[in-house]
Amino acid sequence: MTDKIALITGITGQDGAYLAELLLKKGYVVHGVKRRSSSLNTQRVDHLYVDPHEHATRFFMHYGDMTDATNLIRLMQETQPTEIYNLAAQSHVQVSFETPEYTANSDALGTLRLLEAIRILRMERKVRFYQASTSELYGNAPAPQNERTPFQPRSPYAAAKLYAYWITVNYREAYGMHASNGILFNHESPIRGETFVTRKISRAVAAIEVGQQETLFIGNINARRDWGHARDYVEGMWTILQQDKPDDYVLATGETHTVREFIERAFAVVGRAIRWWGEGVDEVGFDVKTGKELIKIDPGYFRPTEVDVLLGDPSKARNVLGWSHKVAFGDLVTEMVMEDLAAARAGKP
Ligand code: NDP
Ligand code: GDR
Repeated sequence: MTDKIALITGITGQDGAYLAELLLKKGYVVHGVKRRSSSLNTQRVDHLYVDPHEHATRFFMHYGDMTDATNLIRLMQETQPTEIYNLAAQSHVQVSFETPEYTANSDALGTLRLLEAIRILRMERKVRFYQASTSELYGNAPAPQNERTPFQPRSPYAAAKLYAYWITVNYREAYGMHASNGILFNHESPIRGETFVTRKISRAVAAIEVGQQETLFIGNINARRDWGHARDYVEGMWTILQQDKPDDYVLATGETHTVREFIERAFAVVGRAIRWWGEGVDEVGFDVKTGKELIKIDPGYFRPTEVDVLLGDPSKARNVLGWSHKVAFGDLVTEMVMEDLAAARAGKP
């Protein structure tokens, strides 16, 4: 039996699924925390599941919630992890404006609950802790952003994650825990949540292509993001926890692109050229060949406060961890569109 035991919160999310796959390949026993839901929510990890009655399995899922401290303490006691990856969060920036208190509870206090569980169980010296911190912490701080850039959170989500970032640093300093922050810039994939902008675009392109949808309604197309592939980033998370010393690292590609550019690239994958016409909320994107208006602005998707430009400087990760992204922006867009197109053609919703 391996002595590497990982506990992953947020196992059912995009990163949880990629990380679980990676750690299982590396021989870990993986315990994931999933939430009770009225409908199935384990699609991203179902392929990893092995019936414990039939085979020797190294993958286990447990019900839990970041808002339930006693549950987290019990899970930690039962699973005795050597590494904890805290990926669970209400992770949607726009939704955090609608549910600020819940976002603070799960994202900020949830992190505190996990760290306290470690202390209560006297596991400070036995376990390594990874906190899923985010480029949203930078808000509109001047680009490029690195580990020394001061944080300026611009949403309830970012403010909650700011608390989580600092409480992780504090527990490292106060109790000598091996606790690290990965400050990850946006990372996407074919299993990205459907309401994040990249996946919304790739799905819309596929649906328009097969005639299931006419228009993509979108918010701020001028926002810039540093987009990488989730598979590369979970490798970075693991590498951070393999270091002798805990520390905080930016993981990013070092390139930034607008939402507008993502849309153009995504339509180009299916052979459609997009041109833009008009201004502000009246701007539309149309198909050069057919003249059809395919993209329209819906101000309902604008945020009360926006983060305009994210561009990470991953020098520290490159120099100390030997980490750098592998999947280029264009390949990421192509992979996402092609997978959604295959699903749309197969009649999958
Ligand atoms: P997802 O939204 O895909 O996944 C979030 C996960 O957290 C899901 O498994 C979700 O469960 C779970 N979750 C949400 N609330 C709770 C709760 N109260 N208790 C227990 N579990 C909960 O996010 P990603 O995989 O994209 O991101 C992983 C982490 O990294 C998040 O913390 C996110 O904020 C952070 N991050 C993400 C970046 C990105 O670009 N993807 C960049 C930087 C940071 P369910 O499936 O039931 O909803
Ligand atoms: P973000 O990702 O807020 O960066 O947070 P998202 O894809 O939601 O937005 C990126 C940018 O696109 C603009 N945008 C739209 N966004 C959405 N969701 N839907 C739209 O229709 C739309 N139109 C334009 C947004 O305004 C924004 O500027 C993600 C999450 O994964 C966080 O959990 C993580 O911390 C950060 O990335 C890094």
